[in-house]
Amino acid sequence: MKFIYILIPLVLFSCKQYEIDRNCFESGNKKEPQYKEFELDQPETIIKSNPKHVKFSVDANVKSFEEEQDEINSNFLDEKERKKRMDEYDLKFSELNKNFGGQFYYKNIQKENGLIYGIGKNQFGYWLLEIKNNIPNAYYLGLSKFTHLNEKQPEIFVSGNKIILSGSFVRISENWGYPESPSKEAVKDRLVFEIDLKEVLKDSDKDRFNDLFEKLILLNPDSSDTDKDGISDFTDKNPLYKSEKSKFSDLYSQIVDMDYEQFHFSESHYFFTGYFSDCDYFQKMNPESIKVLIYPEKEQSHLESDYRLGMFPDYVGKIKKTDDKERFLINYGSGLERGFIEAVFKSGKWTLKKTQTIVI
Ligand SMILES: [Ca+2]
Ligand SMILES: [Ca+2]
Ligand SMILES: [Ca+2]
Repeated sequence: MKFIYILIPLVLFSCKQYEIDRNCFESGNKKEPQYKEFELDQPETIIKSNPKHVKFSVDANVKSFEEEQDEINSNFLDEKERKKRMDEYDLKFSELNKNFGGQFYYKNIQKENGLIYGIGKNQFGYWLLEIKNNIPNAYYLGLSKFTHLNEKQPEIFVSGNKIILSGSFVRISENWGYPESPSKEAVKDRLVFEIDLKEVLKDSDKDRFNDLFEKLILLNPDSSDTDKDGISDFTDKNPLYKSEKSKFSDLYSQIVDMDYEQFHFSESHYFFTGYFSDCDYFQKMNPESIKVLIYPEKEQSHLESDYRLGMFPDYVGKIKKTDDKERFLINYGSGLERGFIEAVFKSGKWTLKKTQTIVI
């Protein structure tokens, strides 16, 4: 009995703390964000980070990274030529476009006996696309982040149990400065990549995200429902954390929806926006308009290079209290702008107003 008496105040105290703070409110001693010096990735690191299921060899017939860039830059396209190229692209990739929409930039397509393969690119890198019995599936190729694939690829790139693609190893060059998009340079050129198809197709938990993708975004490749909320990893809007309905989780959901509701991303399975946050309300948000990946702040160093490449375009800060009990301020940053959001809670509803303070 005595034991319980001791426990009760402890539990009450910790619950109360949890309800009030949950790591979500700004305190006086604000941590300044840490900016790390830019470090050039070294060739040994780059070669070493090439995964085991990808073999590479040099082939003199493959275009170098610089040759390809020169070609892209030298092609001045007037309005008419640009339109012609876009029409060609739409026609060539019409089946992929119909099935995957604008979720990928398409590089190549291969059709045989009713089976369609494609190579697509998105914020995470390169994917093998497949339309089989009218069902579209995308498989993350798991290439290292230093891999660049050339515009022109072999006509037949899926053959037997291999995927054959060509390109280079590249790195972000030193003369890159934010907010420009990263400029890149080749570290190893004229490469043919031979990728193990079986490894790419592997989906251990059968939830339609392949193992390579789940490992990248830290989902559980052996469970079709990582956060155990009853919604499969593939369709869950917030697959890393079980959502909850609460005043401040709703606030964060609404902030995210405000940015994305105009884009109709809700049916996009392979597109996410990512955040780093230790705030419990933030982690448990339940947005409608887009899928979110939320990582604890300590993951930032692990995912940092992807962060640099735009995997995590948005920042939403902690909640700042004001003299008015139901009025709060939240800093935000996205793309080229920064500012704060004024959030007022009235009759069970949030009203948000965004104020831009800095435009880069
Ligand atoms: Ca899976
Ligand atoms: Ca899973
Ligand atoms: Ca889930």
